[in-house]
Amino acid sequence: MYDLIIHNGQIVSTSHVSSPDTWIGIQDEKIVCIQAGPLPHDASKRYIDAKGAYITPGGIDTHVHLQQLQVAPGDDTGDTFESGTRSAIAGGTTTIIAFANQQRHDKSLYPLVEEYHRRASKDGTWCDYGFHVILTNPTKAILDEEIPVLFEKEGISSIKVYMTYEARRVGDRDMLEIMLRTRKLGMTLMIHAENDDMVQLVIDHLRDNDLTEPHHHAIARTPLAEAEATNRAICLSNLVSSPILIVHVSSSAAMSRIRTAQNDLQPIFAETCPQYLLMLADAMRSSGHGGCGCSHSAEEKAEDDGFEGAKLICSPPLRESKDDLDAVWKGMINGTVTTFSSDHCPSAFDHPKGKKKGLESGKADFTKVPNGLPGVETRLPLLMTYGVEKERITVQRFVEVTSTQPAHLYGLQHRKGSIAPGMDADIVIWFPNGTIQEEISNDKLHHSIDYTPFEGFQATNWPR
Ligand code: DUC
Ligand code: ZN
Ligand code: ZN
Repeated sequence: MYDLIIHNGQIVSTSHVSSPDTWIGIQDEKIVCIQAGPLPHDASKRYIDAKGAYITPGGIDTHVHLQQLQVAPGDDTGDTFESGTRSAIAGGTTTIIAFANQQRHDKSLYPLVEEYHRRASKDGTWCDYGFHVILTNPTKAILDEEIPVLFEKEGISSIKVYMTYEARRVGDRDMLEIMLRTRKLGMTLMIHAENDDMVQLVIDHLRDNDLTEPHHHAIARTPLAEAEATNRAICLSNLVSSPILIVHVSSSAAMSRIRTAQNDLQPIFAETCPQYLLMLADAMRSSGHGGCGCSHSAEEKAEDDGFEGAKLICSPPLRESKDDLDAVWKGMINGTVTTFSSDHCPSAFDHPKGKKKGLESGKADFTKVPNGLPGVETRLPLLMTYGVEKERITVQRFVEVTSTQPAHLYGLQHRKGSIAPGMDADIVIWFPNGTIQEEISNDKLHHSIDYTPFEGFQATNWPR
């Protein structure tokens, strides 16, 4: 007998959509049986009629920032592990991977990882979770002694490095040393690719000319800075034959460098996020909504005194040109993009330590605004709506980039990322096509943030 039976849905894999006549039997939170005929059904156990809708493997969001340590105590206005995972599960994401970030003065990663476990377990979580480590000071002891232990004993299968931000960036030599270790162990190396000196030069010029309203953030972090750093990361990886994942790719220039390297059969992987498919920088000049064409009146939009655009400050930034959106969609369609994450990295808007930190001097200053957007809950519905339902990608490709490939990249494929006997019963049931027609609004979301950048965007399906 099964604890739960799901029937009458179309099970989606990366290559196939089943007929609704398929039955899924679940026991002890594992999928134990999938078959075409009826399964024996005890009336005292649960039975779910999927009503002919798609059934997809639970979403895996491998780029989520929760309760990170670099924020001073009491200054974090983002989600906790509890509220962030609540939001994840409400949007069909059953596994997240969050970041345990090293600060420059940390000599060991062990206490750090323990601290993140404490943070995550304090109030409980609503979905499964794991950690990447962010390295800012990759000493020999950390690389040679600690990383292998974290990989082999703690299940940490990935490292993130930044090529930007004074407090976090690592130099090329350090990147090479890290690449040698990740290659040897088979870990995934995530790279935030923006050239910090290029960004800082433009910021200094903008400041000298008093150009500090939120939309200048997009000018400061030019696509050229992303392209240069992406290209450099690819060259470094080429030297030591080490696979890398360029995270949150936002521009045509970066995407085309990645595509060229892939065509040369270099092991370069790419991640993108909903904001780089759906929003342009122009929205930062007005509403703080991503250009959804929503029904807010001109008065409402004027009320925001030009600072609402801070809601859309993230890095890399939203881009100025539609060519960038088109190129990111193209990468999503043609396979250049390996994985689709949210980069959920929220701060409250209406809070002096949140986005409004950018107003603390009395004048709008984008350089003081915490970077990042909420999005863990809206990731899957947005790609289902703007990708699958608008027929840009197939539902099989949707499963590939939101679940199956993320599982493979981070070593979870033996338990997660597909619906098959032996796998965790992490399952999303959608509504039958055509039965949902909603606008996203923050009051329906489950995070603890006072806005969503996707306010007014369509959601023509949603995980049940
Ligand atoms: N990088 C991220 O990955 N998330 C938010 C901000 C940033 O710089
Ligand atoms: Zn980043
Ligand atoms: Zn991030």
